[in-house]
Amino acid sequence: MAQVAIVMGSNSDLPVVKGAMEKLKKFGVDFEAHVISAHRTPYQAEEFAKSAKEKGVKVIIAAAGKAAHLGGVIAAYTTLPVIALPIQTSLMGGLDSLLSMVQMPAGIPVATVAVNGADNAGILAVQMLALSDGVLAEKLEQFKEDMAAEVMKKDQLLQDELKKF
Ligand code: RP5
Repeated sequence: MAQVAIVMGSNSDLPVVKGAMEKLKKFGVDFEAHVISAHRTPYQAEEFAKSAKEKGVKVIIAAAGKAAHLGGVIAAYTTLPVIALPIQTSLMGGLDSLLSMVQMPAGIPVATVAVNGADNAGILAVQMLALSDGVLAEKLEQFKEDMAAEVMKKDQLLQDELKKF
């Protein structure tokens, strides 16, 4: 059963959204994904959001660009946590998407990651699931340790370079 549902406003968002899918796959989290638009398919957006919880979904990732209302619209119809992923746009660089998602009025929170921050959307979803999943929590600990080791390795390389200056 999919614990995470990903919705994107258009299939043109998919190249970015794949980053979140890859992170979920890395942690062994099942997900489903759909193209649903808050503007072009508002009825489907409502239906999806209203039925997600009873289907067993625990976290929703909503990716969209431009006047990106998708996360807010989905959040309006469910009590599940919604992570919004603003997609970079050609005209305004994604600032339009970011502000449309992050500036939610009080009462309907949407957790917004960086423009094109798909990796973090995936990781944040895993962190939410890990609150009630010990195996996932351990995987996250290991993930952070591996990241720290990578940074320390890079620092060592820098120190070696500096010796040659
Ligand atoms: C949004 O409009 C989508 O999320 C996408 O980022 C943007 C452009 O969509 P297309 O015109 O490429 O379908 O709804």
